Amino acid sequence: EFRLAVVQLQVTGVKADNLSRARRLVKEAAGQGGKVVLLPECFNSPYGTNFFSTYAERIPGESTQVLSEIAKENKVYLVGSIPEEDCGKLFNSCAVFDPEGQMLLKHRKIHLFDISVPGKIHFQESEILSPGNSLSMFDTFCKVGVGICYDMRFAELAQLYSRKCQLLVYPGAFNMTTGPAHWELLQRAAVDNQVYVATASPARDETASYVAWGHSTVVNPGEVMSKAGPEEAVIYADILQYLADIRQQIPITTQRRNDLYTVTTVPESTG
Ligand SMILES: *[C@@H]1O[C@H](CO)[C@@H](O)[C@H](O)[C@H]1NC(C)=O
Ligand SMILES: CC(=O)N[C@H]1CO[C@H](CO)[C@@H](O)[C@@H]1O
Repeated sequence: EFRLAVVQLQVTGVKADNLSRARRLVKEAAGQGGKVVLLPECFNSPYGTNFFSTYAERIPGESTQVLSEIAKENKVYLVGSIPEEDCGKLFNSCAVFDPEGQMLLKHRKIHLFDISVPGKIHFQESEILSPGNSLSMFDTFCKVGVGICYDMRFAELAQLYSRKCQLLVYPGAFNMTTGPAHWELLQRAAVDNQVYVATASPARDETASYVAWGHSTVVNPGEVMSKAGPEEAVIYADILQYLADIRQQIPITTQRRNDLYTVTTVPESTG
């Protein structure tokens, strides 16, 4: 059992401000016993295709260097997502650091958020971003699968992760329509995979061009353990104890009919 903390940061347009806020709140989270700490999607940048090229950085770069320091100072595993620039291409990427400040992995958002609803919203990440092409897992107190925002809507990804992982984390920023409609529901679908799920949203900023729903959440397979409101906050959940029980009592992991259906990676491998 270990304590997970989610920092629902108020993201602003001032990058240095964001970094120092992140530092303060991760310290607070660690002070409350957090061992794995999540920051929101694009924690160092306003969310929007028109911002990504301005705020994008290399990894390692300024922001991930700060993440590395924060992880080390507080002896936590730290998950932080930023717009990334690499060889002229941009990605929506999430880096994970261990308590020594070493980067364990970099997950690039696999499913880009491309939607166009006439008269309502036009948001095409693929106009600016390139997609990642691999799954990403790391070991801490348990095995953790990483996705970013829209990745959460693809059940196959969660199914693949849940074969190896006990916890799935998704930095994400749903909007004011999809937030109330699907944000919690998608996480509670974790009951299908018998995993814990944690999401980290930016705090809501009504003046932003993209207004995030907030409500960062941690669920176990069945219920919400902890949930933020719209404003800046740190939430906590003690996890793992429940999972072994659930997997034993409802043994769907061993009762799948792999002779009738199966979900696999193409090619069959995981990063
Ligand atoms: C949020 O995004 C959905 C599509 O994912 C869109 O239908 C809806 O209009 C958007 N809502 C707002 C408030 O922008
Ligand atoms: C440590 C750091 O970078 N602090 C800066 C945070 O942002 C404000 C402006 O929003 C600067 O004045 C601080 O120097």
